[in-house]
Amino acid sequence: MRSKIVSILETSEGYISGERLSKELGITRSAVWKHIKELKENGYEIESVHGMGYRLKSAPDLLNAERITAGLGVSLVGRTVVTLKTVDSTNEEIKRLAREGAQEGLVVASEEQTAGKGRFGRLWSSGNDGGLYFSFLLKPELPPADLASITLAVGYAVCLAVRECTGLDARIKWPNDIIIGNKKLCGILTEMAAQSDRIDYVIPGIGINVNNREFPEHISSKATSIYMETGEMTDRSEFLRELLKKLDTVISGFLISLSIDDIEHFKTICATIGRTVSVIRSGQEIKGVARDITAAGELVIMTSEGHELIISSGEVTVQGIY
Ligand code: BT5
Repeated sequence: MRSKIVSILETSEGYISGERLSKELGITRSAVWKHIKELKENGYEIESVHGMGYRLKSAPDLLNAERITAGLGVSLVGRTVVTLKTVDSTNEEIKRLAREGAQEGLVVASEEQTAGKGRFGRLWSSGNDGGLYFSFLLKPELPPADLASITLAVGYAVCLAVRECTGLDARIKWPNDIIIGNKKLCGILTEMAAQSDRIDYVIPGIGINVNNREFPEHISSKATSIYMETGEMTDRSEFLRELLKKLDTVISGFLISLSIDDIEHFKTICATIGRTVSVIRSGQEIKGVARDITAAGELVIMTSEGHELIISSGEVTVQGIY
């Protein structure tokens, strides 16, 4: 109800009377007043003038499912969007909803996560700090091996959206980060539940630093945000809308071809190619230069001994980047 009031106020010019709001929403005038009071408590600046009604002066940058989905027109990713104030992890929330039969394409976004996670049990810093944290649900009828490079496709879509929306030179750090310069802007964690021959569900989870002004000390030298790079605040609902459009196009294409449609373009915005990298194989560190990405999304490394090494997943340290 509150988000309906906000969208009426946002689209009205000047004041709108309590009576009109109560008629349009089918609730009493005192219920309208109660909702307005709650909105004010949540950071909305709403002017109320006796005899004239209410006028929205400013809204906090809160994720708003109605604004995100209005006229979105996606075929898969973002068919349903749920926004939360807080959650342990949007990946975990989607898992719970998937077990209850949630439909493919569901997106869950949260203002904060109390147990945001990265890969290999690492933590993802995701307080109520202006970041964008969301996950989506896929249930493709495919064997798990077919989706080996889905994280790359997700990263490609996010990178394209960041580039288009902000003009920043965002690049992909293989396999799951988006960076600006030498700093991390976004991390992706894809989780999957599968039988040997069939996927039950796949959940890509995306954390992007958007309006963050600072970071906890342990990551402050290696993390950046769109705000820190541009000096401008981003409307996160609007930004998520653009991200979902891009994800819908790229992921729908990926699920048909099982590869990134435009791998040549992918390579041009991949920061890893051409850099000195090191990987751990059977407990041993191997150094080399990242040369290429295969059609299947694997990283091709020329080792210092002159061997070609093909890596499909895991930890790759890129010299010069955190
Ligand atoms: C990742 O892991 O980069 C995947 C992060 C995925 C987060 C999203 S948020 C929505 C969804 N719900 C979840 O619970 N997770 C997903 P990894 O490659 O393991 O990187 C983790 C490392 O990045 C940490 O050990 C820190 O060094 C660093 N880090 C943590 N928080 C960060 C932040 N906000 N910005 C930049 N770096 C961060």
